[in-house]
Amino acid sequence: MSLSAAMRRFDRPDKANPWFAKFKYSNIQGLGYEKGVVRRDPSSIIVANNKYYTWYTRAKPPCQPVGHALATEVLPAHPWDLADVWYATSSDGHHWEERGPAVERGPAGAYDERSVFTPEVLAHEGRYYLVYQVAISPNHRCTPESIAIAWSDSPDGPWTKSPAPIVEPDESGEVDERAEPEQATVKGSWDSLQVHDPSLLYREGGFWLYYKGEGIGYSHMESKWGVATSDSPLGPYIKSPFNPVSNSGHEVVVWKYAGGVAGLVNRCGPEKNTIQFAPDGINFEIKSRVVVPPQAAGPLRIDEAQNSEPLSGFSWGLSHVIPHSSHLIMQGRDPLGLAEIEEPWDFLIRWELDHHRRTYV
Ligand code: AAL
Repeated sequence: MSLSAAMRRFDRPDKANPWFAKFKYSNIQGLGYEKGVVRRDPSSIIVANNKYYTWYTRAKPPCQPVGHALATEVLPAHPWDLADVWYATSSDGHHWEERGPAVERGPAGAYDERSVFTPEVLAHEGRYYLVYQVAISPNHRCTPESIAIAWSDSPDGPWTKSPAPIVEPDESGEVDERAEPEQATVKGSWDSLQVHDPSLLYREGGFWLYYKGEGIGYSHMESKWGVATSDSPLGPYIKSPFNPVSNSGHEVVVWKYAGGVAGLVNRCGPEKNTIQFAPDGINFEIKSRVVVPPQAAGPLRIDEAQNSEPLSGFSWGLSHVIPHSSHLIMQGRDPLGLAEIEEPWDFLIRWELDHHRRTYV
């Protein structure tokens, strides 16, 4: 029988790969498109007080972002500049009530004076931990960015901030802060420019902080993931000698499965749009390739005991839409076609696994 190589690969007995995912998207109420307000990078969703909770980046700038060259103390360089971490609750995952700020920018001179953004949450032994990005002023393209943590005994706060960042960029490399990362005078390591997108898991009796790194001397969007571990949620965190643990990926999306760590590797690099698994949390292998995955997905966190299937810990959640493509705006639609938009303000939507279409490898 004549079969091309492509069809030989396709016609496999294990077509029902349990790691394969397709996604459906829907609008949500309360955190959807709103002219003049940025909402993006939602955390995982946790259940507390019989409600769903999520945290996210929120900004309400006086105008659209103006870029690094024109940014000032009040004009944002980009949508996540001059932002704070807010939170919202919901009883059904579709209708959300915005509850106000959880962690706000610090005073001038503080390590988080310029922006606090891109949060993740971990509930552990009755305490709540938010990990998030922090930025200082002025916001140039190559100003370092770090990761900080805040904790509370209630998901409604008040939150206590760490006295200093808990993960910082590697000290290697040299670049003018106003230059592009590729214009390095000395190339640094993969996470020497900025550390982003923290996601905190508790496993094997310790705290595993996954994060995204960008390096001095690397191209724009050449991001990879690393992990830093600690015996205590507040640190000190030690970066793994195996870093980077991915060769691709943008926003970090990880969940626990079968004693290991699974992740959605998204947007950047040769392995973008794959779901990967590391039995030891370090050595990730591709388990499936996915199409149109959620951007900056925050999945519902469930008890580890319920994570019986590879994607049980990645079944639904929130993600963001970045409607900055001008031809889409001229059509008055966001890229997924969900919302009527007039100007490109980032907003949150709901995603869920489309169980009827999970047949391909
Ligand atoms: C996001 C994340 C981080 C980046 C920016 C805001 O999607 O990767 O948070 O810094 O973009």
